[in-house]
Amino acid sequence: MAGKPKLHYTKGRGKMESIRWLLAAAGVEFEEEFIETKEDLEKLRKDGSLLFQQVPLVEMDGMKMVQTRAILSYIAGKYNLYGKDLKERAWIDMYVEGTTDLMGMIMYLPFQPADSKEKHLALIIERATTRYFPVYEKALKDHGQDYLVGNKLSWADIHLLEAILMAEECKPDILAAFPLLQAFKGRTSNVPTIKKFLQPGSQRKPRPDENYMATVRKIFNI
Ligand code: GSN
Repeated sequence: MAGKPKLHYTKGRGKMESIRWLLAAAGVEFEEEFIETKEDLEKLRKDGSLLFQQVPLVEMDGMKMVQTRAILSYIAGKYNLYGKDLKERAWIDMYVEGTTDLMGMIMYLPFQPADSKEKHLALIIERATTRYFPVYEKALKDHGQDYLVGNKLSWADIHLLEAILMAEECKPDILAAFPLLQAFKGRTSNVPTIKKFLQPGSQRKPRPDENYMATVRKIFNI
């Protein structure tokens, strides 16, 4: 039997966090090897483990997988979270890319210069409430089902819940005008595997703080 997937990344969210979420929601146990210094990253590069000299890296099923989107698609496909046909897959991809764009904006907030942080935060809140959340609210309203695609939990739902929780860290009442998303959040947070991941002590990572940002800047020469 194949061993557990092994995740190589820094000890924070970044581009790996959605991979942690998806594996956890799929009920897959995984190991993590943290990159804590520039030398740790250099070692992976020298070993030839990184196809494009970048992380995230996930060792899984005999592959050394890189490129976040490729890793996520593989996991979604393998664990039946990627729709029943090409059309469902296309919808899942569209929803996922929307939440990826929103999460990307949130992810880059700590990298903004101090004098433009407030402006960036305002843009995140505006985009979340006028561009992204209305789409998911409408999808749930139009089909009246519990999940975004195919009446079944998929990668799109897991990714959306992650984005909602990140957006709430920016503005706790950000879902105020979205009753169906509030219900969606409650429902998906109670899926047993997700519920477990949301509990303290799981492999979910905290919001980046100043210490973490300093470490990341050093490791990646930012
Ligand atoms: O999505 C992906 O996995 C790739 N298209 C990008 C991965 C990437 O940018 N990785 C960064 C660390 S995560 N932060 O953004 C990385 O390895 N940077 C070092 C480098 O030399 O590019």
